[in-house]
Amino acid sequence: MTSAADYTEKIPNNVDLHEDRRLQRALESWQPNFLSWWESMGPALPTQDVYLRTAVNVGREGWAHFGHVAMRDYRWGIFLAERDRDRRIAFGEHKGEPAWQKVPGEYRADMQRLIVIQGDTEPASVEQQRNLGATAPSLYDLRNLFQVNVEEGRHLWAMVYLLHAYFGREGREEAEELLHRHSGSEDSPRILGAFNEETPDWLSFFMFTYFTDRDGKYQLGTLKESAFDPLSRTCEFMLKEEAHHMFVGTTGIDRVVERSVQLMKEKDTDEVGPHGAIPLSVVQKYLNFHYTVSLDLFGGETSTNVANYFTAGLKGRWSEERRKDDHQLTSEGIWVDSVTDGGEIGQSEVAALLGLNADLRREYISDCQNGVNRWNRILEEADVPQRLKLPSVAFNRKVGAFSGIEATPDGERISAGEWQRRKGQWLPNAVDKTHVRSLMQPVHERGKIAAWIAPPRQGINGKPFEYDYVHLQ
Ligand code: BYC
Repeated sequence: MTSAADYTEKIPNNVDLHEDRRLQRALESWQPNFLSWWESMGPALPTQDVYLRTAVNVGREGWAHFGHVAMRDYRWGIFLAERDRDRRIAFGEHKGEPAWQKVPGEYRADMQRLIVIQGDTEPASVEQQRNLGATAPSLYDLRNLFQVNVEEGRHLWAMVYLLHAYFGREGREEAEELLHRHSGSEDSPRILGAFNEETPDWLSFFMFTYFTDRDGKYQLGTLKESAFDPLSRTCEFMLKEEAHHMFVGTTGIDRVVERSVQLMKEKDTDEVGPHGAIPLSVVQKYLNFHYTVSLDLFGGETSTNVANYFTAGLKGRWSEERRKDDHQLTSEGIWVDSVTDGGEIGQSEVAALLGLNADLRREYISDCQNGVNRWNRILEEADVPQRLKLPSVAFNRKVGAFSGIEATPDGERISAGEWQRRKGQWLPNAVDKTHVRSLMQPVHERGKIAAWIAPPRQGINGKPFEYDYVHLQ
């Protein structure tokens, strides 16, 4: 297998698509449907061209090409990381056996389901971000938004390739459905909760790319361990692209915080709203919301689904091969967050296999904490006393052990009535949202930036901030 993409084909790929005419034809007939979905549900702002990165090779060096392209002509391709012919399954009951090049019949339904759930999130996020271009704070940010969008589109291609290549007619039908469900739709919503929420402003976008894309990183990390080798190789390459999406979130929030503290000092007040910035208290509320809906994406703290996926070899753990245990977990236990028998927010011990969603979520939470520490360093260096904080895992949950109770961000259990009275103190309320939206005035002029956010420290691919990243129509 070569690792360079063949760009002479209608669908660029490094999977020798031309050798399988049936598959090639099936994907080529899905392609116009994808493009019409992109036209109607993708970025709404009309552009001539955008300075985008396009994946061209899966090797370590020089995997991407940068250049101005019309977004409709973006070359969405199919790329799998290089195959390791000796790869063996690292966990579960098939541990030590050669990785699968096809899905064994008994696991087909579960494997397909996981791929569909993963695939569903990709176009969902593009739909959620559809209108953000109209209010971009700078051309640099606009370009980053579009970069994220086209790559989520490519990740959809990645999952659709697997569905077409390995799951027959059912797979092809599921691939069609991925274009028919829509974020927030009453009749056919996206599968997971967070992907039906709105991303109506840029603070939400940065929080989404920080917290929700990071769930993507961890879920892809577990699918990269899969015994199903084509899925593993697909996810390995997707993770490479994912890093930039999280960079957009991390540095986006850096820049919001930076600008707010700058004005707090200049105007000697915490109330920077009237001065055209976002108060830290509002940043905290947005953080509370996006973090908790992202926690919901990990499923329940105890789950027989995940135990079955692991035992079968479909979905591993984060850094599976670096873990020092038997990789089968049949006789181990794990502590997971729970509501205790006394009704308190606490922990209880369950069989390790049942607690694997909680295990992954733990890795995710400690990664999220890194961002909070980073933003708090900005606050510390500016000599302001406020600090940002991750709320309790029991706060604002719709999935899992805490979905039936209410709790404060500090993890104190409260009644439903008190929650109704106080939730506006902790989650963005109508006033906060209106204020944030009022700041979202587009700055589409080269080298300029909106007043609510600091400029980035550097541009993209060695270009300056002032570069003409996007040509509007
Ligand atoms: N919303 O056994 P449980 C990304 C369902 S993000 C609605 O506890 P399980 C990206 C669940 O399906 C990463 N329903 O859950 C980011 C189950 O239904 P059934 C996406 C939910 O199965 C940004 C029932 O509740 N990838 O890539 O252990 C931009 C009981 O659940 C939710 C994946 O998620 C929810 N939040 O774990 C772009 C990986 N949570 O069986 C892209 C693939 C649970 O009763 N998916 N349910 O009908 C999975 O690994 C698992 O399906 C989940 C759930 C982790 C999602």
